[in-house]
This record gives sequence, C-alpha cells and structure tokens, in this order.
Amino acid sequence: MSIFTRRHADREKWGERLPPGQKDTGDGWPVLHYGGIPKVDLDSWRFEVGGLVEEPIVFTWEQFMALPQTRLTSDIHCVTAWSKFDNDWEGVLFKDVLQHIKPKDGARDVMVHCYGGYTTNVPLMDLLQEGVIFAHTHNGQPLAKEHGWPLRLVVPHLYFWKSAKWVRGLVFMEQEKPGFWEMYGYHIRGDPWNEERYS
Ligand SMILES: Nc1nc2c(c(=O)[nH]1)N[C@H]1C(S)=C(S)[C@@H](COP(=O)(O)O)O[C@H]1N2
Ligand SMILES: [Mo]
Repeated sequence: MSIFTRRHADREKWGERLPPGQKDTGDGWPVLHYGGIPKVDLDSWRFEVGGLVEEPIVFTWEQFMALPQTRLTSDIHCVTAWSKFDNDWEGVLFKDVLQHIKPKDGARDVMVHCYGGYTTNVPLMDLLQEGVIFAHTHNGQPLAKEHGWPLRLVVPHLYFWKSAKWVRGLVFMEQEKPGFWEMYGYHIRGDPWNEERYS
C-alpha cells in the first residue's frame, strides 16, 4: 500500500481522532529517546515538586502510589508522524497530584524533569486538561524500561515528546521556558491538531 492509500485508510478508520499528517502505527510501539535508559530503583526514586509553589514537596514511590489511582484510555501522537490509538494507562492524574501542591499566583508553565536529564515544558493550562496522567502501567503491564519505567507523564492532547519518560519531578515557572527538544527547534506547545511540530 502506498503511503497515500494508507493515510486514506487511517483517515477512514479514525476520523477526527487522527491529526493531520499522522499515520496509525498499529500494534507496534516505537521507542524514541535521547541518550541511554537511566538506571532507576524504587527505593531511591523520588518525585520532587518545586519552583513557584507555596511549599516544595517530595514523594517516595510508596507515597506516590498511595495517591488515587486512575485508569483511562488515550491516543499517542508522535511528531515523527506515527499515532498509536487506544492506549490503556493506569497511574495518578495530574489533578490528583495537584491536590498536594499550591502553585503560587503567576505560575503558568511547568518544567518536567526526568532521570537522565531530559526536560520538557508544559503550560499549566495543558496539565490541567482531562486525561493528563503519571502512568506506571500500559495495557495492563508495568511500563517497560524503554517506555519510561517506573513512571512517565502522558499528555494525550500534545505531541508525545511532552510525555516525559522516567519522570522525577516538576518545577513550576512564571513563564514558558523551552525544555530539551523545545530548545532544539520543536514547537514550544506542540498541539498535533494544529500541526505545531517545529518552530
Ligand atoms: N525522559 C525522556 N522522555 C522522553 C524522551 C526522552 O528522550 N527522554 N523522548 C520523548 C519523545 S521525543 C517521544 S516521541 C516519546 C517516545 O516515547 P516512547 O519511547 O515510549 O514511544 O518520549 C518522549 N519522552
Ligand atoms: Mo518524539
């Protein structure tokens, strides 16, 4: 099948759920990251929140897992043009983490930090959207190491580079500041339906 026929078939199948210029990757799940897979162990794992918040907070793995657990389904849209539909995620919603955080007035953007050094910025407004989850389980299985074990962020309405793997914390900020790929020319926000791929 040519790429054009395939795009057409994907459009027929997924309709509006397929953003422009994307194609369905089917059952496969490409692995994409910069650098190696960081070594993480659950005993020393921490999730730290700081920056423009009333009080910085640190969660151990146990404390994080004691937060309300949610299961939901969402689609992945990678800027390299593959989409993966109907992913079943389990984890802690951003809004349930936010119950323990008081952002200061004027906090508008968040830098997401990862083990291994990767960063990506996400507007607070986007983190507050429905379906934003810190996931530890995908389709019923613990996340594979290469997909972000033990915990990754999933922001389903933005390109997948915003869905940080091996997440270790958040820094609330007054204004938007580019993370890793955003510094190398990826779009500062990354809405797939507006094709905000590169800036
Ligand atoms: N920590 C970390 N998270 C990351 C990346 C990375 O390099 N490091 N790459 C991003 C990019 S560009 C993509 S497309 C997705 C890929 O996730 P996957 O390997 O689970 O498909 O992870 C995102 N999260
Ligand atoms: Mo990506």
